[in-house]
Order: sequence, then C-alpha cells, then structure tokens
Amino acid sequence: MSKAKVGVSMLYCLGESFNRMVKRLGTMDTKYIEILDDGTHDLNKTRITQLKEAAKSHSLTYSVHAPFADINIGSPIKPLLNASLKRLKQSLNNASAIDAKLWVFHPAQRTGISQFYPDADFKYMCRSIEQLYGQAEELGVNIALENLPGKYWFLMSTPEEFRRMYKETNLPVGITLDLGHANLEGQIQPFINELADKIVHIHASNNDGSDDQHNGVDDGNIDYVQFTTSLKKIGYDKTIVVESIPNVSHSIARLKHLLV
Ligand SMILES: [Mn+2]
Repeated sequence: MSKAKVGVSMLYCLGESFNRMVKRLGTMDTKYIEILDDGTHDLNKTRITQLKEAAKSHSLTYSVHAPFADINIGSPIKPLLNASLKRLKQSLNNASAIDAKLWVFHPAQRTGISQFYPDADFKYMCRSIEQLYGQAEELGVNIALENLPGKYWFLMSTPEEFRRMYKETNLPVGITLDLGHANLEGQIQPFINELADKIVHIHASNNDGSDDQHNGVDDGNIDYVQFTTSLKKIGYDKTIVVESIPNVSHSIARLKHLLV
C-alpha cells in the first residue's frame, strides 16, 4: 500500500549559513527535503550545484519553498507586484534547476489600503497565479499554493477561497495544506473534507491556536493521531513535510510512526 512520505523543511536552520545547511542534508532522517529559497539561503548557480551534488550522493528528492519575505502576489502597487513576480519566477527557475518535484508558494496578503479596492488583491493574485503557472508549465515544475492564516492579513485561509481561485483561473494548481495555519482558522478538517483531491503537499507543525508557533508536532492542540488517521482514510500518498523550528527529528519520527 502506498502511503504518505514524511519529509523535512530546512526552514529551521535558516539562521545558519547555507553551507552548514547543505552539510545537514545527508544526515536528516528522510530523503524528502524542502529547500527554502529565501533570506540568506537564496539560491544561485553555485548553491544549485551544491544541492545537486548533495541530492546525488544522498538520493534526495527536493521540493522548493518560494521566497515569501516582502513578497506579495496580490500587491496593488504595480512596481512592487512586478518585483515579487520577478523574484518568484527566478525561484521557479531555481526549482527546475535542482529537479524539484514541487514548488510551494504563498498567496496574496491584504495591505493597509486594501479596504479601498474591494477584491482587487484577489484578482491581482489570480493573474499572478496564471503567470506563475504558465512559467512552471514550461519548466515542467508542479506548483502548489499554500493556505495562510487570515489573522495575518493573508488571503486563502479557507476552502471557499481556493474554490473561488479555481473558478477564476481554471488552473489545476495544487494545494499545500499547512496544518499550523489551518489550525489558527479551525480549517484542518474542512480542507480534508472538501479539497482532499487537490492537496499535493502538507506542512506539519503545531501551535496552541493563538499564533503560528511552528512547534514540533506534539506541542500544541493539533491532534496528529486524528489527523494522520484521516490522511490514511483518504489514501493520501504524497509528501508531508515537518516545518517545525524545534524538535525536528522527533517530529519526523513521530509522523513516520503515526503513518505506518
Ligand atoms: Mn508552511
């Protein structure tokens, strides 16, 4: 029986040097690695070569998390929107260069002036998704949009918003279900119930429901016993990546255990 593949995001070591992160790759308790193309770990030619070598020596399968710091695919400010798209397209090229199986990106964030232009951010976001999807298709990279919490001003916190995006773009963009984000909105079960066939990737961490704390999977009010049971029920056989900051190896072991 095919089952979910447990991976890990290298987000937790973003504060270290890129070279130190690369050295860790062969020592993780999984071959499914999510590389964060952001901050001081932004990818370039040299780093792409390093990652390809690591993948070859350790038989790693990569996904890439797009940059998200100061990026907004729904910005109403044209030059800033263009700057976001330029950086994201570069990241798509990077994902293709390291043979990443998936590229994960964040939705639009409302701004201080959004209230004056009702719905504009959603529409800009849909146009941006079309552009990114077009380039991803040319490169042969799969892309998946992540749910983010509404409480931090992001769009796409509910299944309804994903359905609307599908209606407006008519594109088969996948969903990365971030459990920490969904927990802040009480939306874990709704996503599983309503959009199971669209979920191609999962981010796993835990929190107490008040903030996106990125705790290890046992530290918070997300019930991972219940969640992994429902994953098995829907026959989920794709990746579930630990995106906690502390307790990374414990979280990997725990998920592997629960998903047996
Ligand atoms: Mn995430």
